[in-house]
Amino acid sequence: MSEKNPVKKQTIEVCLSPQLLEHFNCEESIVVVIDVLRATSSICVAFENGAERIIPVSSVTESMTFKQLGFLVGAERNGEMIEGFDMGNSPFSYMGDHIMGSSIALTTTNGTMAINAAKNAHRVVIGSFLNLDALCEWLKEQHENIICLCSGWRNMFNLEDTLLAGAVVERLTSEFRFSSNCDSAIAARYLYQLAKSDLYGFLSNSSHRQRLERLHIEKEVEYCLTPNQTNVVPVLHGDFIVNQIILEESK
Ligand code: 3SL
Repeated sequence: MSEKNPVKKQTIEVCLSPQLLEHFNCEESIVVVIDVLRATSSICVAFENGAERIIPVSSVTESMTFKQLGFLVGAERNGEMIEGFDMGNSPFSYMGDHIMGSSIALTTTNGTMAINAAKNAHRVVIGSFLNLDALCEWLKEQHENIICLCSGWRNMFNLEDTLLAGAVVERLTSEFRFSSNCDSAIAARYLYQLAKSDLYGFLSNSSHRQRLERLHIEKEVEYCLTPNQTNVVPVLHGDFIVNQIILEESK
């Protein structure tokens, strides 16, 4: 490294709620949208199973209009699938032959809202524990500042999204060129360090795990907390989320 051409340090910050996003410089950053339980986990699973593109939409009514266009339609409210839709928000419902080559319209309570809230960012990428290593490797190659956006629950802080943000911060700040002086990034990293040996146990009292308890989907929650089940890196390209690897190949 010479003084004339210093290696550019990239920053990594954590936004703990979509409501706080306006205070961050999204236009010049990559925003990693995180909704561990369960929207961004399901999106990763859909691409792992061959989905071609996913459009995140805000309302149930809008999502249904895509059915006539030949899309599979997914909708979740209060954790449950809505009648008439092909899928809800279970990652397991995005596994299987029906997903291969599909276009999907998806609306969820917080995750798809957060994706749409980040639309003005320089780039938007989808993060989950399921694609953690692939996501971090891709982020390292981009040479851009990074904001991890936690979808939270109805604009409130939540633990599971913060833990994944902490995992990303831990991986990237261990690299010389990433720095962080953002308190929420420091807090997320500390929380992740406390939790990482037993994410499922750590989250046992968390609000969303309790919210999901009545659905008896413990296996699904455990799966969403399992790192590195896929190498997909879903990115927003125009209105659609596509798999970055396929996008690169088509260039
Ligand atoms: O809020 C969301 O986007 C969902 O992931 C919530 S749920 O896990 O499907 O209840």
